[in-house]
Amino acid sequence: MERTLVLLKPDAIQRDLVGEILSRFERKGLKIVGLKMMQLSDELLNEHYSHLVGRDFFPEVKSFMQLTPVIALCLEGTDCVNTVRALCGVTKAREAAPGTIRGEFGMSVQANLIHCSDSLETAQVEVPRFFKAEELFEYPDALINYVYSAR
Ligand code: IDP
Repeated sequence: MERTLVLLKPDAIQRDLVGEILSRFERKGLKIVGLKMMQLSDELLNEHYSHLVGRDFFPEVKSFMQLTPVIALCLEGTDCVNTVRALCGVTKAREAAPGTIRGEFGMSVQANLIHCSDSLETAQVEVPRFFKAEELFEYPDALINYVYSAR
C-alpha cells in the first residue's frame, strides 16, 4: 500500500469544492489516513516548492498558497500515487482532461485547486513534511475486499 500527499489549495476552499474533491477520493476507494487544515509558512513553501525557487512566478505561487489555510490530506491505497495523480489531471487546468478534478473545475495554471505528490519517492518526502507520525492513522478498512478484489 502506498501513501501520497494531497493539498487542497485556497481556491478549492474559497470555491466550496472541498467536499466535492474529498468525495471523489472516497468514492474511488482511497483511504484517508491523515486530514488537517493548516496555514503554510514561508519556510514550508520554500521547501515544498524548492524546484520553483528562481522562477519568475514563484512569489505569486507562494502568496497564492497563503491566501487561506489549505487542507492537507494523506491518502492510502494500492498504486495510490499514480491513481491520485490521474484523478487530479495535469498542472495547466484548462488543458486537464474532462473528468479530472482540474479538468472539471479549473481554468488556471496557478489556481489549479490541488497539489498531489508526483512520484512515490516524492510522496515519501512530502507526507512527513506535512504530517507528524502521530497525525497519521492505521485502522481497519471494512470494505477492503470489495474495493480490491484480487487487487
Ligand atoms: P504540479 O502542482 O502539477 O505538480 P509544479 O510544476 O510542481 O506542478 O508546480 C507547482 C505549482 O506551481 C502548480 O500547481 C501551480 O499552482 C504553480 N505553477 C506552475 N507553473 C506555473 C506558471 O507557469 N505560472 C503560475 N503558476 C505556476
